[in-house]
Amino acid sequence: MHRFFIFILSLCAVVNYLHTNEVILSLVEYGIESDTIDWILLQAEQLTPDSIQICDGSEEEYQTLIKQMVQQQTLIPLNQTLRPGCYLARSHPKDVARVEEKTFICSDKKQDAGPTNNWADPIEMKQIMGEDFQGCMKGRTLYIVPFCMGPLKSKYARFGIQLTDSPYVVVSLKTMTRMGRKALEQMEGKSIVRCLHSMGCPLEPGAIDSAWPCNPEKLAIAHFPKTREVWSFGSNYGGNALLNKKCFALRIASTLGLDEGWLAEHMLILSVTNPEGKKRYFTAAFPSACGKTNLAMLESPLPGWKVEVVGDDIAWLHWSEDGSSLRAINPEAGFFGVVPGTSEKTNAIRTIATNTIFTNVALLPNGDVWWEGKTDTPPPMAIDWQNNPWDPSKTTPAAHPNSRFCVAAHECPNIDQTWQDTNGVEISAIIFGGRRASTIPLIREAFSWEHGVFLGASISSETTAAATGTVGKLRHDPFAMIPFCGYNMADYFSHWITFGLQGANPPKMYAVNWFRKNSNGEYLWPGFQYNIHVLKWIFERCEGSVKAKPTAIGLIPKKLDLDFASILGIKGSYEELFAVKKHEWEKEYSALSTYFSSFGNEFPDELWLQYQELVQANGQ
Ligand code: OXD
Ligand code: MN
Repeated sequence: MHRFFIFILSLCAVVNYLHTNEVILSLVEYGIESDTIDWILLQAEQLTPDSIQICDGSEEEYQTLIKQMVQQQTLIPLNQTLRPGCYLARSHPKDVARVEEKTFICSDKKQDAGPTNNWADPIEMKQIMGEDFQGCMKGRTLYIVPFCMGPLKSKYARFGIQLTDSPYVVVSLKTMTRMGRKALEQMEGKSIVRCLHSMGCPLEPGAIDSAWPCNPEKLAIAHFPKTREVWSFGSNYGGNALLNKKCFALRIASTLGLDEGWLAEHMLILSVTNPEGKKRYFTAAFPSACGKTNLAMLESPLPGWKVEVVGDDIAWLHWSEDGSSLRAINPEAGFFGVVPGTSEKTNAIRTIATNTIFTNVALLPNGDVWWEGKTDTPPPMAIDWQNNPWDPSKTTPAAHPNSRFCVAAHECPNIDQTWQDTNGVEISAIIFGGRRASTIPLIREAFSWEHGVFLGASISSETTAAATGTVGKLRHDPFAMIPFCGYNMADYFSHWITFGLQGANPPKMYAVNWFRKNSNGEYLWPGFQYNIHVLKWIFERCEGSVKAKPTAIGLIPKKLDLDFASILGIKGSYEELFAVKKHEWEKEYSALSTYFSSFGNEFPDELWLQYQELVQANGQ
């Protein structure tokens, strides 16, 4: 405590803020451990903000920050009759997506980050970034944002504190997490992930602030798994800046899961209810911008079948204490989804009707928003995401391909009533998917848990606009976790194998591909709401009420069980959707062999065994 009060005094000297003592005392009152308070004070000392505010998560605080951002032109109020509580933000054109090449795992040894991560020495990284953080909040407010990941009071919940100078981040954290007082009330005695974030733009007295401050030249996002810390500098966008999400709930949480025997996954969680009223829960991993949100929010055209959403991006998976069921929680409290493609065909359109912050979509003269895919005909007189009049005849999009909505989960009309269950929901099936124009069939079921892990490890997918870089390039993305695994992916594969063996009744596992094309480049499968046919088959497999057809690459549905006749807009036949073409699989297995070999001796033998059996079964 002595050290603690010296810090308070030194802080009062550097921070011209009358209520600093109140801030600190309220942290003490909430039982926040003194080393966490020391950390906050130390940071405040080097960041040199003009003021400090501890965020309580209240509606009043939210509205005050919104008002401030409207004045600052960070937010543009939309037509409040058409879209009550909705705003538009336009980012800096260089701050539009996750930046994987500037994202680092700073484990002590390079080997612990593995071949798929950018590694940096933790001491060197702290030195380099420490210089950038020095004085970076001058002229700004330092917001202390306490938050809880997972339902409050759940034994699976985890806590974090983000220090940030971005009001846009604060309001987004209120939507995406259980933030403020309610998190603080649960934090006593808990370990806390320390998240440090700055836009990297100190403000000189009298200087005019920009609507979207950021510092792309100095951007870096560093994870320190050993000390459970994240440092992010220079970006204000999504996964770079909302440190609760990819940084904490995936990269840091995956390392917690490795140490403690659970899994943090890039997965949606949904429920399917059959006409008899029986409900089952599935998780599904797809790379970014491959339709997780649309699948989770699917509106079923099949009479009597219903889909509801528990989460659209991240799942934490634990075995129940007696090992009898696999439980999943959604650690988030909102959706930060990709906007383009959202239309009347998807339920997300109803979720984002109110109380939503849109970033980088187009603005219409009536104060509404528009994006590619919202309507078939582009509207006249749209203003594009960069605030220029948009010309539909040109190839530049009106909305950025990675434009986003940020909305609370409770705004979703088909949120599952159990979505905040402190014990999580029981998972019957795990689905893996990627965006593949050829080779991979619509759906196959794994022969065993190990085969399922092999299917997860084998995902490759065409890259999307969710990260900076080339779009449409095929890359290996095992478990859709390539950008998000906080440790050596070879150890991650082994962890998956042993994890499955810890429970009595592991879920069935599946691989799907909605994106197979014919020789004219048309999608064979209509996707979106018609994916219910695939979910129904999985449900029936879990019930044991349908038989599957064995093939060399897994178990597939029998033709009649998918009821193709009722699927409108289907371009492909059953035969095309399930074709296993020898020359394509030769290529697939050869690419996988090279990829798996890149993990060296760490790559688990069990998966090599799976590989050999499958190659043999395929007649190669
Ligand atoms: C996301 C992503 O924002 O995966 O969810 O990029
Ligand atoms: Mn994601």
